[in-house]
Amino acid sequence: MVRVVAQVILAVALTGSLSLGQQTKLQAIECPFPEGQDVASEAKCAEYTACEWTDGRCHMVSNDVGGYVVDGEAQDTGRGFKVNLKKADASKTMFGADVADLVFEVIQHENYHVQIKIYDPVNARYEVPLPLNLPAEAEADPLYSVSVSGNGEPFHFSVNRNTNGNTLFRSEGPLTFEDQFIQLHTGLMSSYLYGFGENTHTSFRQVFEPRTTFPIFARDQPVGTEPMNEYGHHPYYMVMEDDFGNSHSVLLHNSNAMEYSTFLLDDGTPTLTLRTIGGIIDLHFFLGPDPEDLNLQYTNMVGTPAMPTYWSLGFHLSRWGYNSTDGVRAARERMKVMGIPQDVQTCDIDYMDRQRDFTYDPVNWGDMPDLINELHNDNIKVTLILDPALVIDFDYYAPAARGKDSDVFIKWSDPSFVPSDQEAGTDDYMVGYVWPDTKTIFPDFLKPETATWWTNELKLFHDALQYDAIWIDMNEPANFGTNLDKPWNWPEGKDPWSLKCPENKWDSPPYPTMMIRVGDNQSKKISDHTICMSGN
Ligand SMILES: *[C@@H]1O[C@H](CO)[C@@H](O)[C@H](O)[C@H]1NC(C)=O
Ligand SMILES: CC(=O)N[C@H]1CO[C@H](CO)[C@@H](O)[C@@H]1O
Repeated sequence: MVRVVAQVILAVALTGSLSLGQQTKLQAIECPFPEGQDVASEAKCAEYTACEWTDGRCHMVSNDVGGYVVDGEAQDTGRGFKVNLKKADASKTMFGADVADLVFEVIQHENYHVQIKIYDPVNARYEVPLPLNLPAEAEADPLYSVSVSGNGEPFHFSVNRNTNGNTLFRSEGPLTFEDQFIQLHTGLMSSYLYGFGENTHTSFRQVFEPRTTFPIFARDQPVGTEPMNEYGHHPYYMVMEDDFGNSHSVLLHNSNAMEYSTFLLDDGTPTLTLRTIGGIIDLHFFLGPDPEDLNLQYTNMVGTPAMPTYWSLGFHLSRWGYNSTDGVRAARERMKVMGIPQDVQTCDIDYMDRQRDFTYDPVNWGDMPDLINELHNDNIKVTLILDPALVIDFDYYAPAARGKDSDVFIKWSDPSFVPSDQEAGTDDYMVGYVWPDTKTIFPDFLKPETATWWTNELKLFHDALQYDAIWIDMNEPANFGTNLDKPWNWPEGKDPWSLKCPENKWDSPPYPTMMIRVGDNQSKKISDHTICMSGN
């Protein structure tokens, strides 16, 4: 069996100045400012000891001083190897709280799949609790090899394709690993980079020139024109390596707020920067080699999406504001008169009774069961929209009461965070405001009891209305007016109120990523358009 072995790949000068080539290359490795790059100046650059000003550019200091050094020999783990790293110079930092000692670990899975983790061996940090389908033992004959620099040398690593020597990942410049700022740069085989879903692009292929940076963070952010992240979090990319169709993909398995940058080094190398503000570095590499293979290999690990029903691929009609069952009937009639094909009718949340989930308005939508029968008899499927935030009414609204009994709602991580103006009787639940005219709480879908409660509510609702599908909306989760005076749709005449997040390391991280600078970012906080980070 071919083993992955630690190989010395670089013999760089440990001290002294860099060669001119390395120096100009380094200058492209930008020092990121929390306020954005518009503020770049020599004085601003001097605020960060991990950064250096050269020829009008503020860039990261070189790896031998700013990064980590390999500390000891690599150890075989039976499933790959691991090696200790230590911070080269504790005085070089972006935001402080650098992790002094790290472990770099290579874990072999299928022959096309290798995992690389960089983590703090002493203090456990957050790892995404998503169950992954991984083989019980490493498969023989891996398609990859992983190299890391030798004992005492500045830390670099690379992942290579054994069949042809393609370098799939080659760390560039220093690794930064602080409590709330983690940054890794890699040279890419080509500029044919795709992926990182839910970003605004004019082409599927990513752009390297000019340098482009995108945030990755789930919140209520609709499609825009500037580089921004919409709704979801997909830190997964693919690179087409060469003219022979070889391709690989990489998942950064981390759910903290992130951003990524694509740019060219001064020698023209397409380069990718990955930044995240918590957790660990946990990379999964898939070696394809075809893009189709990558989809199968990746979904074999994370799971496949549910097979969509055939009818869901048909023609849909949806809007906010049908206002009544007759509004839907009229729309359906117009479709028929105009001969426009229709397979699915969607009702947005105006069908609800005061925008409460699992209800329908007894006045304007009182004959909703009849409407659904009529649509079914007309061969039309019915989708209903649900927004998972529930109104706080434990006395007269059974879904919320059952949710409270099952303890399914998101809480403040510490009772001391409960705001003094929070709704009475809400214990330490985090309270916000969305569409209904009263405040809401948010189901915590990471808890198994929430899945049980949610499924039961859907069943009870289906007994009342025979819907064919549910469209789950606003579950980033979305919250209106976080940190502002009041939400945009706050009822007139009520005293202004909004969910206001406490000042602490989670809600005011030193590097909140560029997401606070894109879109309708009014509060300039990481909780903008979503709930507070100080939750549990
Ligand atoms: C629903 O009511 C709103 C506000 O009165 C109106 O603008 C809209 O056209 C109505 N929708 C339909 C389908 O009639
Ligand atoms: C409402 C608001 O402050 N929007 C700003 C968000 O950030 C972008 C980019 O910096 C600005 O152009 C917007 O004005």
